[in-house]
Amino acid sequence: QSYRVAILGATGAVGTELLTLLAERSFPLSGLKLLASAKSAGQRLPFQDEALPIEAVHDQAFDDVDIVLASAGGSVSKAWATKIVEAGAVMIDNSSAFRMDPTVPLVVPEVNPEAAAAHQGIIANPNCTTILMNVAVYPLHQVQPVRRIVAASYQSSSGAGARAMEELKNQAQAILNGQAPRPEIFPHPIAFNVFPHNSALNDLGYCEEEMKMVNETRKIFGVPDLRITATCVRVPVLRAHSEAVNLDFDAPFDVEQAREILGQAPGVKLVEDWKTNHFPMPIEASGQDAVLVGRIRQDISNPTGLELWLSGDQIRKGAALNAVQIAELLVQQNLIRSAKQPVSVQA
Ligand code: 2RA
Repeated sequence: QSYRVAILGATGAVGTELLTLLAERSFPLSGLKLLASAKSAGQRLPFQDEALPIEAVHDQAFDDVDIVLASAGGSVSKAWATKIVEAGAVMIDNSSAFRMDPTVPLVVPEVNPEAAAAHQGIIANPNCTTILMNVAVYPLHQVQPVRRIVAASYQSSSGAGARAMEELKNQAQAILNGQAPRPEIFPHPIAFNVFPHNSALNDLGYCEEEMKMVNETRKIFGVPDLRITATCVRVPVLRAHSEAVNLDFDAPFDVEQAREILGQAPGVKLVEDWKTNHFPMPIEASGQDAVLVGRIRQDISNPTGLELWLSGDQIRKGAALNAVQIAELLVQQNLIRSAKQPVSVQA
Protein backbone atom coordinates (compact mmCIF):
# COMPACT_ATOMS: atom_id res chain seq x y z
CA GLN A 1 0.00 0.00 0.00
CA SER A 2 1.12 3.58 -0.55
CA TYR A 3 -0.21 6.86 0.73
CA ARG A 4 -0.80 10.44 -0.38
CA VAL A 5 1.07 12.80 1.93
CA ALA A 6 0.89 16.58 2.24
CA ILE A 7 3.43 18.73 4.08
CA LEU A 8 1.74 21.84 5.49
CA GLY A 9 4.48 24.37 6.11
CA ALA A 10 6.89 22.90 3.56
CA THR A 11 9.25 25.88 3.46
CA GLY A 12 10.17 25.96 7.18
CA ALA A 13 13.22 24.31 8.78
CA VAL A 14 11.09 21.35 9.94
CA GLY A 15 9.13 21.21 6.68
CA THR A 16 12.25 20.79 4.59
CA GLU A 17 13.53 18.13 7.02
CA LEU A 18 10.20 16.28 6.63
CA LEU A 19 10.79 16.22 2.88
CA THR A 20 14.34 14.90 3.37
CA LEU A 21 13.17 12.17 5.73
CA LEU A 22 10.31 10.96 3.49
CA ALA A 23 12.92 10.35 0.80
CA GLU A 24 15.64 8.97 3.12
CA ARG A 25 13.23 6.51 4.73
CA SER A 26 11.47 5.56 1.47
CA PHE A 27 8.07 6.30 2.95
CA PRO A 28 5.44 4.51 0.76
CA LEU A 29 4.17 7.49 -1.23
CA SER A 30 1.51 7.47 -3.94
CA GLY A 31 1.42 11.27 -3.88
CA LEU A 32 3.26 14.19 -2.25
CA LYS A 33 1.86 17.70 -1.98
CA LEU A 34 3.77 20.71 -0.63
CA LEU A 35 1.51 23.30 0.95
CA ALA A 36 2.42 26.72 2.32
CA SER A 37 1.09 30.26 2.46
CA ALA A 38 0.23 32.09 -0.77
CA LYS A 39 3.54 34.00 -0.64
CA SER A 40 5.50 30.76 -1.09
CA ALA A 41 3.23 29.37 -3.84
CA GLY A 42 5.03 28.77 -7.10
CA GLN A 43 8.42 28.05 -5.54
CA ARG A 44 9.77 24.53 -5.98
CA LEU A 45 11.58 22.21 -3.57
CA PRO A 46 13.76 19.24 -4.60
CA PHE A 47 12.42 15.78 -3.85
CA GLN A 48 14.35 12.74 -5.12
CA ASP A 49 14.93 13.53 -8.79
CA GLU A 50 12.12 16.08 -9.10
CA ALA A 51 11.46 19.72 -8.18
CA LEU A 52 8.01 19.72 -6.57
CA PRO A 53 5.83 22.83 -6.75
CA ILE A 54 4.65 24.54 -3.57
CA GLU A 55 0.90 25.17 -3.59
CA ALA A 56 -1.04 27.70 -1.56
CA VAL A 57 -3.21 25.85 0.95
CA HIS A 58 -6.94 26.01 0.12
CA ASP A 59 -10.22 24.36 1.17
CA GLN A 60 -9.96 21.40 -1.22
CA ALA A 61 -6.20 20.93 -0.73
CA PHE A 62 -6.74 17.89 1.52
CA ASP A 63 -9.44 16.07 -0.48
CA ASP A 64 -6.87 13.79 -2.14
CA VAL A 65 -4.59 13.34 0.86
CA ASP A 66 -4.22 10.55 3.43
CA ILE A 67 -1.63 12.03 5.84
CA VAL A 68 -0.90 15.69 6.58
CA LEU A 69 2.44 16.48 8.24
CA ALA A 70 1.77 19.93 9.69
CA SER A 71 4.55 22.25 10.82
CA ALA A 72 3.33 25.76 10.08
CA GLY A 73 2.53 26.95 13.60
CA GLY A 74 -0.42 26.49 15.89
CA SER A 75 -2.73 29.02 14.25
CA VAL A 76 -2.37 27.34 10.84
CA SER A 77 -2.93 23.87 12.33
CA LYS A 78 -6.05 25.10 14.12
CA ALA A 79 -7.31 26.85 10.96
CA TRP A 80 -7.09 23.70 8.80
CA ALA A 81 -7.66 20.84 11.28
CA THR A 82 -11.40 20.50 10.61
CA LYS A 83 -10.97 20.54 6.82
CA ILE A 84 -8.22 17.92 7.09
CA VAL A 85 -10.24 15.55 9.29
CA GLU A 86 -13.46 16.09 7.30
CA ALA A 87 -11.53 15.20 4.15
CA GLY A 88 -10.70 11.86 5.81
CA ALA A 89 -6.98 12.59 6.26
CA VAL A 90 -5.01 12.26 9.51
CA MET A 91 -3.00 15.28 10.67
CA ILE A 92 0.30 14.70 12.49
CA ASP A 93 0.70 18.14 14.00
CA ASN A 94 4.07 19.50 15.12
CA SER A 95 2.52 22.59 16.73
CA SER A 96 1.40 22.82 20.35
CA ALA A 97 -2.22 23.51 19.28
CA PHE A 98 -3.69 20.10 20.17
CA ARG A 99 -1.02 18.47 22.37
CA MET A 100 -3.04 18.72 25.59
CA ASP A 101 -6.42 17.97 23.97
CA PRO A 102 -7.67 14.79 25.70
CA THR A 103 -9.02 13.43 22.37
CA VAL A 104 -5.65 13.87 20.65
CA PRO A 105 -2.85 11.32 21.22
CA LEU A 106 0.55 12.87 22.03
CA VAL A 107 3.07 10.32 20.73
CA VAL A 108 6.76 9.48 20.96
CA PRO A 109 6.93 6.16 19.04
CA GLU A 110 9.71 4.76 21.27
CA VAL A 111 7.64 5.55 24.39
CA ASN A 112 3.87 5.32 23.86
CA PRO A 113 3.17 3.93 20.36
CA GLU A 114 -0.04 2.33 21.58
CA ALA A 115 -1.54 5.80 22.16
CA ALA A 116 -1.75 6.41 18.40
CA ALA A 117 -4.62 3.94 17.94
CA ALA A 118 -7.04 6.28 19.73
CA HIS A 119 -6.65 9.09 17.20
CA GLN A 120 -9.75 10.70 15.74
CA GLY A 121 -7.96 12.32 12.82
CA ILE A 122 -5.32 14.29 14.72
CA ILE A 123 -2.09 13.12 16.42
CA ALA A 124 0.15 15.65 18.15
CA ASN A 125 3.94 15.66 17.91
CA PRO A 126 5.40 16.68 21.31
CA ASN A 127 7.73 19.63 21.84
CA CYS A 128 11.36 18.93 20.93
CA THR A 129 12.72 19.12 24.49
CA THR A 130 9.98 16.74 25.62
CA ILE A 131 10.72 14.19 22.89
CA LEU A 132 14.46 14.13 23.56
CA MET A 133 14.08 13.84 27.33
CA ASN A 134 11.27 11.24 27.16
CA VAL A 135 13.26 8.96 24.81
CA ALA A 136 16.08 8.92 27.37
CA VAL A 137 14.08 8.71 30.60
CA TYR A 138 11.23 6.33 29.71
CA PRO A 139 13.42 3.18 29.42
CA LEU A 140 14.54 3.76 33.03
CA HIS A 141 10.99 4.57 34.11
CA GLN A 142 9.86 1.21 32.72
CA VAL A 143 12.27 -0.58 35.08
CA GLN A 144 11.68 1.58 38.14
CA PRO A 145 9.02 4.34 38.07
CA VAL A 146 10.66 7.77 38.21
CA ARG A 147 9.23 9.83 41.03
CA ARG A 148 10.65 13.24 40.13
CA ILE A 149 12.38 14.77 37.10
CA VAL A 150 14.42 17.97 37.22
CA ALA A 151 15.46 19.04 33.71
CA ALA A 152 17.62 21.92 32.50
CA SER A 153 17.67 22.47 28.74
CA TYR A 154 20.35 24.07 26.56
CA GLN A 155 18.33 24.80 23.43
CA SER A 156 19.69 25.54 19.98
CA SER A 157 18.60 28.54 17.96
CA SER A 158 16.88 26.25 15.42
CA GLY A 159 14.05 25.93 17.92
CA ALA A 160 13.20 29.54 17.13
CA GLY A 161 13.25 28.81 13.38
CA ALA A 162 15.57 29.15 10.40
CA ARG A 163 15.73 32.93 10.80
CA ALA A 164 17.03 32.57 14.36
CA MET A 165 19.81 30.30 13.08
CA GLU A 166 20.80 33.07 10.64
CA GLU A 167 20.60 35.63 13.46
CA LEU A 168 23.06 33.59 15.50
CA LYS A 169 25.56 33.49 12.64
CA ASN A 170 25.12 37.16 11.77
CA GLN A 171 25.36 38.32 15.38
CA ALA A 172 28.48 36.22 15.94
CA GLN A 173 30.08 37.58 12.78
CA ALA A 174 29.22 41.14 13.84
CA ILE A 175 30.87 40.66 17.22
CA LEU A 176 33.95 39.12 15.63
CA ASN A 177 34.04 42.20 13.38
CA GLY A 178 34.14 44.35 16.49
CA GLN A 179 30.50 45.49 16.52
CA ALA A 180 28.92 45.42 19.97
CA PRO A 181 25.58 43.53 20.31
CA ARG A 182 22.58 45.83 20.01
CA PRO A 183 19.94 44.92 22.65
CA GLU A 184 17.68 47.63 21.25
CA ILE A 185 17.41 45.50 18.11
CA PHE A 186 17.80 42.07 19.68
CA PRO A 187 16.54 42.13 23.31
CA HIS A 188 17.78 38.53 23.59
CA PRO A 189 21.14 38.55 21.79
CA ILE A 190 22.19 34.94 21.25
CA ALA A 191 25.79 35.14 19.97
CA PHE A 192 28.22 34.46 22.85
CA ASN A 193 25.24 34.64 25.19
CA VAL A 194 22.56 32.47 26.79
CA PHE A 195 19.13 33.54 28.00
CA PRO A 196 16.16 31.92 29.77
CA HIS A 197 13.70 30.78 27.08
CA ASN A 198 11.70 33.87 26.13
CA SER A 199 8.27 32.22 25.73
CA ALA A 200 5.39 33.66 27.75
CA LEU A 201 5.65 33.43 31.54
CA ASN A 202 2.89 32.16 33.85
CA ASP A 203 2.12 33.49 37.31
CA LEU A 204 4.39 30.85 38.85
CA GLY A 205 7.36 32.24 36.94
CA TYR A 206 7.55 29.29 34.52
CA CYS A 207 7.65 29.90 30.76
CA GLU A 208 5.52 28.05 28.19
CA GLU A 209 8.51 25.99 27.06
CA GLU A 210 9.05 24.70 30.61
CA MET A 211 5.37 23.95 31.12
CA LYS A 212 5.37 21.99 27.83
CA MET A 213 8.02 19.66 29.25
CA VAL A 214 6.02 19.29 32.47
CA ASN A 215 2.55 18.76 31.00
CA GLU A 216 3.54 16.79 27.91
CA THR A 217 5.75 14.35 29.84
CA ARG A 218 2.90 13.66 32.29
CA LYS A 219 0.56 12.91 29.35
CA ILE A 220 3.04 10.74 27.43
CA PHE A 221 4.09 8.76 30.53
CA GLY A 222 0.45 8.49 31.61
CA VAL A 223 1.37 9.80 35.08
CA PRO A 224 -0.74 12.95 35.65
CA ASP A 225 0.83 13.66 39.05
CA LEU A 226 4.44 13.05 38.01
CA ARG A 227 6.69 15.50 39.90
CA ILE A 228 8.63 17.33 37.20
CA THR A 229 10.20 20.75 36.82
CA ALA A 230 12.27 22.35 34.07
CA THR A 231 14.42 25.35 33.31
CA CYS A 232 14.72 26.03 29.59
CA VAL A 233 17.57 28.14 28.22
CA ARG A 234 18.51 29.25 24.71
CA VAL A 235 22.21 28.78 23.92
CA PRO A 236 24.37 29.81 20.94
CA VAL A 237 24.16 26.43 19.18
CA LEU A 238 22.69 25.94 15.71
CA ARG A 239 20.43 22.86 15.62
CA ALA A 240 20.72 20.41 18.51
CA HIS A 241 19.30 20.70 22.01
CA SER A 242 21.04 19.39 25.11
CA GLU A 243 19.57 18.65 28.51
CA ALA A 244 20.87 17.94 32.02
CA VAL A 245 18.37 15.59 33.65
CA ASN A 246 18.17 14.63 37.32
CA LEU A 247 15.92 11.68 38.17
CA ASP A 248 14.65 10.57 41.57
CA PHE A 249 13.28 7.11 42.29
CA ASP A 250 11.78 5.35 45.30
CA ALA A 251 14.93 3.23 45.65
CA PRO A 252 18.51 3.64 44.42
CA PHE A 253 18.88 2.96 40.67
CA ASP A 254 22.08 1.04 39.96
CA VAL A 255 24.21 3.15 37.60
CA GLU A 256 25.59 0.15 35.68
CA GLN A 257 22.06 -1.16 35.21
CA ALA A 258 20.95 2.26 33.96
CA ARG A 259 23.87 2.34 31.54
CA GLU A 260 23.01 -1.15 30.26
CA ILE A 261 19.33 -0.23 29.81
CA LEU A 262 20.13 2.98 27.93
CA GLY A 263 22.74 1.19 25.82
CA GLN A 264 19.92 -0.93 24.38
CA ALA A 265 17.09 1.61 24.48
CA PRO A 266 15.25 2.44 21.22
CA GLY A 267 16.25 5.80 19.77
CA VAL A 268 19.16 6.20 22.21
CA LYS A 269 22.90 6.15 21.45
CA LEU A 270 25.14 5.89 24.51
CA VAL A 271 28.11 8.27 24.18
CA GLU A 272 30.39 7.82 27.18
CA ASP A 273 34.18 7.72 27.04
CA TRP A 274 35.25 8.51 30.59
CA LYS A 275 38.94 8.25 29.69
CA THR A 276 38.76 11.00 27.08
CA ASN A 277 35.91 12.94 28.71
CA HIS A 278 33.89 12.45 25.51
CA PHE A 279 30.14 12.74 26.09
CA PRO A 280 27.16 13.91 24.05
CA MET A 281 27.70 17.23 22.27
CA PRO A 282 25.16 19.08 20.11
CA ILE A 283 27.66 19.41 17.29
CA GLU A 284 27.82 15.59 17.10
CA ALA A 285 24.08 15.09 17.66
CA SER A 286 23.22 17.33 14.68
CA GLY A 287 22.02 15.31 11.71
CA GLN A 288 21.66 12.10 13.74
CA ASP A 289 18.40 10.25 14.40
CA ALA A 290 19.44 9.08 17.87
CA VAL A 291 19.30 10.94 21.14
CA LEU A 292 22.87 10.86 22.47
CA VAL A 293 22.97 10.04 26.20
CA GLY A 294 25.95 10.01 28.57
CA ARG A 295 27.43 11.13 31.91
CA ILE A 296 25.12 8.64 33.67
CA ARG A 297 26.05 8.83 37.33
CA GLN A 298 24.79 8.57 40.87
CA ASP A 299 23.47 11.85 42.24
CA ILE A 300 25.96 12.49 45.07
CA SER A 301 23.37 14.55 46.94
CA ASN A 302 20.63 11.91 46.87
CA PRO A 303 21.00 8.11 47.25
CA THR A 304 17.90 7.50 45.11
CA GLY A 305 18.94 10.06 42.47
CA LEU A 306 20.49 9.55 39.04
CA GLU A 307 21.99 12.18 36.74
CA LEU A 308 22.31 12.06 32.93
CA TRP A 309 23.17 14.34 30.04
CA LEU A 310 21.77 14.23 26.51
CA SER A 311 22.01 15.93 23.13
CA GLY A 312 19.60 15.49 20.23
CA ASP A 313 18.91 17.10 16.88
CA GLN A 314 16.01 19.50 17.46
CA ILE A 315 14.87 19.61 13.83
CA ARG A 316 15.24 15.86 13.25
CA LYS A 317 14.27 13.71 16.26
CA GLY A 318 12.97 16.78 18.05
CA ALA A 319 10.38 17.41 15.35
CA ALA A 320 10.45 16.02 11.77
CA LEU A 321 11.75 12.49 12.47
CA ASN A 322 9.31 11.92 15.32
CA ALA A 323 6.44 13.02 13.04
CA VAL A 324 7.54 10.71 10.20
CA GLN A 325 7.98 7.85 12.68
CA ILE A 326 4.37 8.42 13.81
CA ALA A 327 3.28 8.25 10.16
CA GLU A 328 5.23 4.98 9.76
CA LEU A 329 3.55 3.67 12.92
CA LEU A 330 0.10 4.48 11.47
CA VAL A 331 1.01 2.67 8.25
CA GLN A 332 2.40 -0.39 10.05
CA GLN A 333 -0.70 -0.68 12.24
CA ASN A 334 -3.18 0.30 9.53
CA LEU A 335 -4.28 3.31 11.57
CA ILE A 336 -4.40 5.86 8.76
CA ARG A 337 -8.13 6.14 9.31
CA SER A 338 -9.65 6.52 12.74
CA ALA A 339 -12.82 4.54 13.48
CA LYS A 340 -14.75 7.58 12.36
CA GLN A 341 -13.17 7.89 8.96
CA PRO A 342 -13.76 5.86 5.77
CA VAL A 343 -10.81 3.90 4.40
CA SER A 344 -9.57 5.52 1.21
CA VAL A 345 -5.87 4.66 1.01
CA GLN A 346 -4.33 3.84 -2.36
CA ALA A 347 -4.10 0.09 -2.99
C1 2RA B 1 12.09 26.08 20.98
N1 2RA B 1 10.88 24.03 21.40
O1 2RA B 1 13.14 25.44 20.96
C2 2RA B 1 10.76 25.39 20.91
C3 2RA B 1 10.17 25.43 19.55
N2 2RA B 1 10.65 24.39 18.73
O2 2RA B 1 12.04 27.32 21.08
